[in-house]
This record gives sequence, C-alpha cells and structure tokens, in this order.
Amino acid sequence: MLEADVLKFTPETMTTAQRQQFFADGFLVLEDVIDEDWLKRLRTATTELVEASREVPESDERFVLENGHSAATPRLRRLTSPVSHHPTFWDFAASQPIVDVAADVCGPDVKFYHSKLNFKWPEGGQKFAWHHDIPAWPHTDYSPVTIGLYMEDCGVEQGPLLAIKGSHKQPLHSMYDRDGNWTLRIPDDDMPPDWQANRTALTGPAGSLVLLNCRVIHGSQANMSPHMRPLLLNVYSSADSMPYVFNPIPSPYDGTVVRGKKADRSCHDPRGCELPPDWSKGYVGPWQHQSAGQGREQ
Ligand SMILES: O=C(O)CCC(=O)C(=O)O
Repeated sequence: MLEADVLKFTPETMTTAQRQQFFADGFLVLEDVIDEDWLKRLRTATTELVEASREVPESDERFVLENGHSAATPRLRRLTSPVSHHPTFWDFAASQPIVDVAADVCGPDVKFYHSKLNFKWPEGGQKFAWHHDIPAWPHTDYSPVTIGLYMEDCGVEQGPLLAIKGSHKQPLHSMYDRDGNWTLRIPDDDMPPDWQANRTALTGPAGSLVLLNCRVIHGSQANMSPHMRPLLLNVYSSADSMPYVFNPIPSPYDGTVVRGKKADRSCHDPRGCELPPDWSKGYVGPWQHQSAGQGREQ
C-alpha cells in the first residue's frame, strides 16, 4: 500500500503526530510498548537458544557467530529466523501489540516477511555499516517496515541503531561496489550531503519498538560497553506488497497475514529497485559482504 493510502486510515496505536514523524524521518522509536511479560518470555527463549549455540563450532543456518565464540563463552552476532527456532518468537511476531503498530504504517492488512535477532555482545559486538534494507529483499512497493524490539535497555554506548533522517525520500544507493560485488554498505564518501547532521541514534529502554522504513539509510557502531544489546527485528509489509526475489531468511511463516485480510491485487510503486544476488543459492548474512573494505565507513 502506498503512503497516501495508508494515511487515509486513522492510526490506532500511535498518535497522528508519531505517524507523521515516521513518514517524514523514515524511523520512529516508541517507548513502553512491549510489557515485562513479553520481555521475560522472549529473554527465556533467547537464553535457551544461546545455550544451544555452545555446541556450534562455526556459523550455520541458525547462528552467525561473533569472533571469540566458544562452548565456554558463547558470542553471537545473529540468531537467523528466530520464528523458525522457538515458538515464543512467532507468538510475539503475530501478537497484537506489534502487528497493530505495523498496521499504523502499512495499512490495516499486514503480512509477515522474516525475522532476525541481532546481538551485540558486550565489549566488541560488531558494527553494522550504513545501508538500505530494501535492495536485499525488494517488494513491489516500499511499505515494508522493520520493527525492532530492544529486549534490554539500549543506550548510545551499546551500539544502538543509527539512522539518517529523511534518507528514505532520496534515491537508493547501490549496494554493490564498483567491481560489482554485493557489499550492502554505503561508504562515507558516498553518503548524502548533511548526513552527519541528520544522523540519529535510536536508543530506548527495554520494551521500546524501533520502526525503520525499508529505504532509510541505517547502521550501528560496535558495542564497547559492558552491556549486551539484543535487538529482535521483525519485518512486515502491507498485504498487497509482493516480494519478487527469493527471501534471504525464509521461514514457514513467510507471507502469513498477521492482521486483516489477504490481498486480491498487488500494489506497485513506480520507483524500481536494484536486484540482489540470487539468495536461493545461499545467504550468509550481511557481515561477510560488508567486511570487504571495512574501516572506511562510519
Ligand atoms: O543490528 C544492528 O545494529 C543493525 C541491523 C540492521 O541494520 C539490519 O539487520 O539490517
């Protein structure tokens, strides 16, 4: 659904001003949306999976391991597709608080796309280079929204999400380098004018939701603090927004309508989108691609 059509519906969870801010800036932090019961359930599920990662010596389809991971001291960058690995993550992704928030920016009919749980382990959790999300998983419109949940308090020193205000309204940068390699990163030299003035740290207490428009430039710095930064990311779209490449993080829930009804027509935005590599041949996660030339950006 296009923004102009979404705006015909009255928001139910956020205020009109908050929704306007999301569409103007390309991101929004909503504090105190997810209650302590949900946080406890999600933390318990996370602990179970971190325990399971002790058995895993190298990154695989489930875990992207951080440098220094071992059975004695697990360190993860990502749990890929948490909804595929513990029922609590799907219960949460399909639950009312979060799908109603998605509806305020996607329209009343909302579809689930995929999920990931990005960690930043204390003292060294890796940075994430500047990028747009949508070229990795293009859809027929730009309604897809990533809704992140800070499962613990996240301050500036913990590597919170950073986003460039208004960058979703500008043309998309290529996510390939000059040699045609997929890098999913925008070097500092190629960032839009005034990007430093528009750089915003999206911090918040545990239970905050962070909404990211699929075009907005975002990234994050390393976590050099003594505190963990677990960030659960679920991606939704309007029900009539159709992905047209292989989902890099497929799950049995891909395409499930989590609110409202299934679409009977697709919605198309006239602005096209760069195509990613063919993920049906494998997807290793973003860090491996971004690491080429690391140190120039941010
Ligand atoms: O985990 C982070 O800090 C950044 C995540 C992100 O930008 C992404 O998964 O696209």
